[in-house]
Amino acid sequence: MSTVDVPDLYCRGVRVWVPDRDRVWVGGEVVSVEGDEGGVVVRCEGEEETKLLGTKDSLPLLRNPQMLVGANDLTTLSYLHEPAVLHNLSVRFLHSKMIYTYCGIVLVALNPYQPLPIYGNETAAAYRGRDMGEMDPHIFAVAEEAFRKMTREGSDQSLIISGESGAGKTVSAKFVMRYFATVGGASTETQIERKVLASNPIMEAIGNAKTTRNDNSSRFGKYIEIRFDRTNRITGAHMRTYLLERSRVVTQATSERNYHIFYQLCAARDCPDMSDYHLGHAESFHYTSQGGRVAIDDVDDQSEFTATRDAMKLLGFNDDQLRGVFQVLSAVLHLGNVEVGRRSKGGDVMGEVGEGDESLVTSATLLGVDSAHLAHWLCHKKITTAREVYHKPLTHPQSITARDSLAKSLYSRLFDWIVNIINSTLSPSSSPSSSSSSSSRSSFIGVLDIYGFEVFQENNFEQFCINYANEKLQQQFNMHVFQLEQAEYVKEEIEWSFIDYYDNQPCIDLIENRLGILDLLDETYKMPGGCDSLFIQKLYDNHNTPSSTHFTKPRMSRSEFQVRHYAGPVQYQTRGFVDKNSEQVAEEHLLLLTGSSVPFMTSLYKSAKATPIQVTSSQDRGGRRKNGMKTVTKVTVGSQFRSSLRELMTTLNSTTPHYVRCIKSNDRKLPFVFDPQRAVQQLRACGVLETVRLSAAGYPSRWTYNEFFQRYRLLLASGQVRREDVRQMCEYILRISIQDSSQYRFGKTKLFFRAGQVAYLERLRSQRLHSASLCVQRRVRGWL
Ligand code: AD9
Ligand code: MG
Repeated sequence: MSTVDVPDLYCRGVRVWVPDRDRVWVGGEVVSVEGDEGGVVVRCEGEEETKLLGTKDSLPLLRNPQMLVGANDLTTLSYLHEPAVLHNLSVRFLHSKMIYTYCGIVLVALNPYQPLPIYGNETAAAYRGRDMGEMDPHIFAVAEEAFRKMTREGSDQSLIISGESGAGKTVSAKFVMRYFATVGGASTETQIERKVLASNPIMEAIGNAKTTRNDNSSRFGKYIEIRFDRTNRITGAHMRTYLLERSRVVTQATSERNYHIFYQLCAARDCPDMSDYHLGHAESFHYTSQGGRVAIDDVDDQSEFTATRDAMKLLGFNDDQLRGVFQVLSAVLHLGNVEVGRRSKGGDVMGEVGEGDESLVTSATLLGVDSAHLAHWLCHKKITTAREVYHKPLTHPQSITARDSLAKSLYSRLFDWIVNIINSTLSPSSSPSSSSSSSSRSSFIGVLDIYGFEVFQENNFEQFCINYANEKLQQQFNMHVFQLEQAEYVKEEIEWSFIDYYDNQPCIDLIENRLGILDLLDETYKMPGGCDSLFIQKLYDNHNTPSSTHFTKPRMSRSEFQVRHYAGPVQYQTRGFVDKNSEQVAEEHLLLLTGSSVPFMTSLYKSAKATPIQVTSSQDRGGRRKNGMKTVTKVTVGSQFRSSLRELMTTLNSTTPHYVRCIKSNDRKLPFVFDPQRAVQQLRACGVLETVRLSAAGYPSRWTYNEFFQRYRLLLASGQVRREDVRQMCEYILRISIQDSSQYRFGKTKLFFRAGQVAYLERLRSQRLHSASLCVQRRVRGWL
């Protein structure tokens, strides 16, 4: 809040912002100033009554002059505070239908929930070769900036697209990829660009699903590196995926769906070559009908199927592989319909599967395994003791879990296998152009589209992992924007007043440190008899202490814990945490599938190179806890996720990052409706406000004296160039080129510029080059 004296700035008629419960901030005008109290009397827009606001310490915030409102870079505003940012975004969005605004180095994108005519090839061409400040803010401008930086410096770049579920990350990522295909392609789009783009419909079919938030919600994270050769042509791509939500394969909440591919397959069941899979309507399968509604408005699953299949063909999936994929997916659907009956045994209710169960037989046939064996291993487990090996019957719930685990395992193996095939097709070494020597050196631009921060009524292991990933990304952003920036000013001895920011390291420590949440989860999982209640107890014992700032035990709960995330507190339900951390495949199931008569099935289970498998037994520390059952398990899901996020951060930190923050404009998916409550919540959560302050006060562009001199010495007349003192020359260039000396600073080794200045210098440079070339042309003509 402002601490200025009332009389100076707050006089009658001054326009201010007043906090409001519904509208967040509402405009008002000062009616009078109460000298003694230090408060001001304000009348808010649309209200008759006036109110006395503020004391000397908490006066209402001042509004920007009207002429500045609607600025396309928020850092140009005179008053930079939350209401100014919010108002500016809403004015641009509602009055001018402009969804993009710069916040210093961040592009803010508001989801319009309406197709806009601003992504065509003509628009892409218009942004080609232009500086960010020259054109209206656009996702293409950020893509262009990354592309140019890569071509100019030969350095790798990343576009980090973040935001809540449904905010527009995947749509933005696709536009970015399309832009690169246009600028990094040959004059006509070649096969490799088409293939890179074709990876999108495939990944959406197998990794996206309808949720209550988003009809096309990504249920996995993706970092795709688009590779360019020395001539800046696309040579290929490589994709890394993060933690697919496996539970969706077997359960969906009300109004949600399973992965799109299942519905596409069912919709295409009457196509000539689909009869082998014995498919029915999506409503007839347990795994696709739990959400209640199998259709999505305006989506035709059958034509989506054609698009997915065409994309797969383009990416080199041959007929056998396509058949294999559809066969596994159909087997999963039929497996879900296998009736697990109940039979009593000594007071327990045991699971039972009839060998003649139609779905079982179909599923077994598709999987290439013996149906009697499959039926047996859905309701038994093998117990190995020192003296004997015997088959122990499973209870009814355990049998259902066994069936569902097999389905999840099949689906996630298939997902990884598809990603591997796409990667090998897109690998630069498999593209014909890569044989030329020009591609020996390559750079990449990585595009990160990861699931956004999620808070539901009930939050499970999946939300915990998603929010942990977002916590790491927020930290990467903080590191880059705040810490590195401020450290650089100190190092270069530039005058600078520090800006505080919210440091989320304590929350990350709570999750990933020794005896942190992930550690305790692994510890519980490795203990004999380890279960969710033991896990929560360990959490309470270690973290429910007066000194813990980010962990709380909800008062009435014995199975929940609350984490204070950067975006707000989230309460997690620990039911299922321990099981979900294991991704177990029972050894019996693995043996069944590796012995399948269908080669595709065996290859699926043998080719899991990316995720090493360890066969463990109850005696091993890493083994499954349940008494004596031998299982095959990866390293735990949590620890694997932790390492893949660390690897991702290392990659991001080795590139130049560019940030896009997507904001959900309203929860009802209505076109051009701006909900200030929701917008401000997201702006607060993602640090946009701090970024604005930092960028406005800071110097986002910098050059070493030598670099600067090399590039801009042509702004000097030839007689003025003296190479002995480069620094002095740089100072001279700036003095004659930029009148306002507050726009730059001289550091120890580098020059620093405020936003927009480098674009201006570049313009001066092109003008100079242009007039020089005209001069040469005239002289040549003169000679001729
Ligand atoms: V999630 O975390 O994967 O659940 P995203 O990826 O952030 O989420 P997505 O890109 O899928 O959201 O966008 C959701 C919907 O918003 C899209 O299906 C479009 O209907 C809508 N959208 C998003 N961006 C745009 C846009 N630039 N223009 C028009 C848009 N519509
Ligand atoms: Mg998405």
